[in-house]
Amino acid sequence: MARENITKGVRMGLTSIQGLIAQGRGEAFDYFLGESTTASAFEATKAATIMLLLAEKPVLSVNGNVAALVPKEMVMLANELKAPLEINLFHRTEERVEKIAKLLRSLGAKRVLGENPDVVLPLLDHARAKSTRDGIYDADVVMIPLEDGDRCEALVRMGKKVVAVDLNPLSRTAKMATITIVDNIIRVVPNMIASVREFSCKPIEELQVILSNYDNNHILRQAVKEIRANLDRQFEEKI
Ligand code: PTJ
Repeated sequence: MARENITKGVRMGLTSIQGLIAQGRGEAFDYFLGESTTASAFEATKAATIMLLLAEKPVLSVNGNVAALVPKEMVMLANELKAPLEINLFHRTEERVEKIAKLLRSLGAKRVLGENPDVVLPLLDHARAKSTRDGIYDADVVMIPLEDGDRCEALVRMGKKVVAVDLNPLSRTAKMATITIVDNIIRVVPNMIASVREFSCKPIEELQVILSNYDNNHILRQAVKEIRANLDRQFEEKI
């Protein structure tokens, strides 16, 4: 279904051609992971949700793959967090930005940014740096699903806390982010929506403790171990 949604996204002009390659890469890692949410990914998802809940100015970034795979769920998550969605494309065309904005609004998004960028992120070439004040540029916490390493690095160097969703635990984005969720975006967003509902009524001090005990390096190591264990298990099952 995910593959169908991505190809449909390309045909509708939401997703870039390069998005198909990213999908293929993601699928390969998802097979290695066992196509399910691992314990470490679940822990990272909970910490990321808490970080977004405690943020002053959280923003959720949407690209062409995210728009094809989980548009409705991203709108729900943004509405639950009372955070804006910002369309932030690597292979930017104004036509694609417009189509994604229209889709998100048709699904009930309250605030969609990215159509009128008014500032550029430092350390990136101009087309890829386009951003919005009061959006990603001013955010303290940014969620960047399926992001390229340079842009993740630029956000971290600006002092932002970055939540990445990337099935490759060894990508530059995965290593640079503050919290990395090594899981498929199609499982992550529903898990985050459930976590928002679980955590939004808990005392702030309790949430702060969970967050201060979180260690992203440990989580990435766990993700690699989980992949290795899954591959070993599958090999043994075959024999
Ligand atoms: O719409 P645009 O122009 O912004 O372009 C978006 C893509 C994704 C094409 C662009 O950002 C890109 O080329 O990204 P990369 O460098 O291919 O990185 C994408 C990362 O996301 C890779 O490490 C993939 O393994 C991972 N990935 C792919 N599909 C999924 C995924 N991670 C989580 N869930 C997925 N479904």
